[in-house]
Amino acid sequence: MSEQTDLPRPTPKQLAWQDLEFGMFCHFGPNTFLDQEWGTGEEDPQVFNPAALDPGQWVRAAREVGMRYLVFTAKHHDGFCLWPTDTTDHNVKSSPLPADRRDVVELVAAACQAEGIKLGLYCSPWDRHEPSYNDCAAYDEFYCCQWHELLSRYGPLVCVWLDGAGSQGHVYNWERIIGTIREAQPETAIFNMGAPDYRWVGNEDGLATDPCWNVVERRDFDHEHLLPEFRDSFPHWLPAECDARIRANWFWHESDTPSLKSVERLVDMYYCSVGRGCNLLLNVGPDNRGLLPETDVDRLLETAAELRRRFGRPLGEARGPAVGLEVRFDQPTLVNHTVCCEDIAAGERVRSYMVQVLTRGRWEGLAVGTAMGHKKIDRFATVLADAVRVHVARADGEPRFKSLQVFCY
Ligand code: FUL
Repeated sequence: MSEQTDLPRPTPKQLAWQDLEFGMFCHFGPNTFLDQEWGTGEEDPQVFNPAALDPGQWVRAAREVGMRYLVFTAKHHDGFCLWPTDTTDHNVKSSPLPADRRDVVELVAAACQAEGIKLGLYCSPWDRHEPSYNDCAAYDEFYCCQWHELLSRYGPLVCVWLDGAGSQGHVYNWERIIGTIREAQPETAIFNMGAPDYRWVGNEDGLATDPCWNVVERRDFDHEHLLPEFRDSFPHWLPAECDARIRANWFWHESDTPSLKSVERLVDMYYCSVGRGCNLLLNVGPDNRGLLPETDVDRLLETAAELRRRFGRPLGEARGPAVGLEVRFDQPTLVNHTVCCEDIAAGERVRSYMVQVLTRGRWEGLAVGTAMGHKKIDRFATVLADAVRVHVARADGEPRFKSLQVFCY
C-alpha cells in the first residue's frame, strides 16, 4: 500500500455535515390541510391554520431520538411561503395565524436554537404559484431574493435543500443562485443542485447502495443522472444523503397512519443509510394541529431505544489512526456487530476489508466490505470472540481509522 496524498478530501463544511448523521425532515404547509402532496399553487392561504402550532414539540422529539439537524419546508412546490416574505403575498401573512405566530420559519429556528439542533431549510426551486416562473431570468431574481431573506433572517443554516423535482425543462441560472447562497452564508452545505456539497442517494426509501462511495465523477449532476460505477480516479468529494419518510407520504394525511413504518423497518433503514456512511434525513410530517402526531413520536422513540440497545455501549473499542485496529477482550465475549469509521478527513482510502474474530486461537473472517468511509456497520451471526480486528485487503494510500467498536445485542 503506497502513501498517496492526492485523493479527494472533504471540505470542513462537508465533514461537519457528515458528522450530523441523522436528521429530521418536516414537510408542512397548505398540503397538510388539504390531504395532498403537490399543491397546484391555487390554494387559499386561509387553509393554513394550525391551531396548536408548536415547533418546539417537533425539535424536542428530534433531539430525544438522537437527530442532530432538522430540515424544514419553508416553501414547497405550491409556492406558499411559511415566512413573511416580501417577495410574494402568497405567504403566512395571508393566513389566519395570529400576528405573533405567523413566521413559522422563525418559530422553527428558535426551537432548533433552544434544543441545540442545527437548522436546514428547503425552498423549492419549482414554484407553481409564482407567475414569473415562466420567465427564467425574472424567476432567478425572485428565487435569489427568497434565499437572501432566508439566509439573512434566521441565523446560521447548516444546509439548504435544493429539490430537483418538477424543474425539468426550466433553465435556472445556478451560478447566480449558488453565488447568492454562498455569499450570504459560505458555511451552509448545499444539497444536490447547482454546485452541491452533498448529493441525493437516488431513492426516497432510506437505502444507500453498499458500497456508497463519497467520491463521484461529476458534481453537476441532478436527480436524473444516476452515478456510474465507481473508479479510483473520481475527483470530487460529494457525500450522499438518504431522505425517507416515516409514513407513506411527505405531508401529513389523516388516512395514512396505517402506513407508519415499524421499528424493525426504521432500524433497518438506519443500517442501510448511516451504516453505509450516509446521512439519514427522516421525514415526520406535522399534522393539521401543527404538532407531530403522537403515534409517530412514539414510533421514533421506540426506534431510538432499539438503536441505543444495539449501539449504545460498545463491548470494546479501539481508536485509530493505526492500520490493523484490534479490540482484545479479557475473556471470551459474544459479539455480532462492528462499527468501523475511517478518518475521512484524510480521504476515503479503504477499498476492501475483512472483519475478523479470534476464536479458539484462530482468526476467522465474519464480514467483508469495500467502502468504509464515515461509518460502516457490519452485522454477523453471534460468535464467541477473544479479539476482533479489521484487516484491510486493499487501500489507496495508508488507511487512517477513527475507530473500531464491537457490539452484541
Ligand atoms: C421530492 C418532492 O417532489 C416531494 O414532494 C418531497 O418534497 C421530496 C423530499 O422531494 O422531490
